[in-house]
Amino acid sequence: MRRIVVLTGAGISQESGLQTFRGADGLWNNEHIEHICTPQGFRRDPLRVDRFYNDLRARLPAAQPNAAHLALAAVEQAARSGRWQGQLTIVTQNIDDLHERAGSQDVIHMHGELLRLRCTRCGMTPVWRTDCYPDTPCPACHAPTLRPDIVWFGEMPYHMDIIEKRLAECDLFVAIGTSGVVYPAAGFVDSVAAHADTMLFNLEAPSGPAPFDQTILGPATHTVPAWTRDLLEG
Ligand code: BV8
Repeated sequence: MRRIVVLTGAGISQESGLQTFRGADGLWNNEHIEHICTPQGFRRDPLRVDRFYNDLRARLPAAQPNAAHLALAAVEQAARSGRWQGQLTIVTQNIDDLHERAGSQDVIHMHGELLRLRCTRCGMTPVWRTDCYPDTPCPACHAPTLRPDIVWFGEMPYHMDIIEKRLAECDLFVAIGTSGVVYPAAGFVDSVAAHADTMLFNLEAPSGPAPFDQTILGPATHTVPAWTRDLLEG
């Protein structure tokens, strides 16, 4: 029984029209990370941060899952139907819902989700598809204490217990479309190297010595479907 963990980053959604963080038109080229993607930045200027994520949320419906998302979903579907003996878990750093819209169910959002908010007073995490502002009342406790349900720098990533369990059990670790600069995700490959094969799918070769057994270069919509076809054909 194959046990595969796939870590995805912004690069898998790039061909769906969603910006990456650090590429040529990266999101962080226009905004300062520390003003947007930190709890301090949110405390300092919640309206600026709400507007940043309102803009991303408004763009999401126009983005469609691409061939890479669909290829990963097809592997999980083959496992569910018994056509393939294995388990494929997606651990995504992405906050978009393209894996789910492609049909993947075993998806762990370690950095949260754009389509959810979190009430810092009562803890409710409502699904949210429109704009949110500092005075938007929580649907449960009615206090104006909602924030994006997103993990910012310095905050604990979500679901680390199940992620660490899946990493410990896997025989193959695949990273797709991530620059490997943000921890703890960037450290996953080292934590599995002793017991699993590792593959990196990216547009460009990593700058430093990549700790992956294999590096497959090219756009994810080409390289990932080619890999999953081989995987399912056994
Ligand atoms: C943590 C939010 C403790 C959602 C993000 C000081 C204080 C506190 C912490 C730290 C500190 N110093 C360092 C740290 C740790 C810190 C960190 O790693 N900092 C870095 C900058 C050094 N990490 C944290 O703070 C994390 N929390 O450490 O808590 C802890 C630790 C362990 C266990 C428990 C607790 C929290 C990090 C989460 C931050 N939130 N985003 C949002 O706004 O989206 S980070 C953001 O960048 C994304 O979420 C993503 O995770 C991350 C990396 O981005 P990528 O997805 O890799 O995208 P990027 O643009 O960088 O790269 C795209 C890649 O795709 C490129 O390689 C490109 O070539 C490729 N590509 C492009 N197109 C294609 C393609 N590939 C294939 N096909 C294509 N078509």
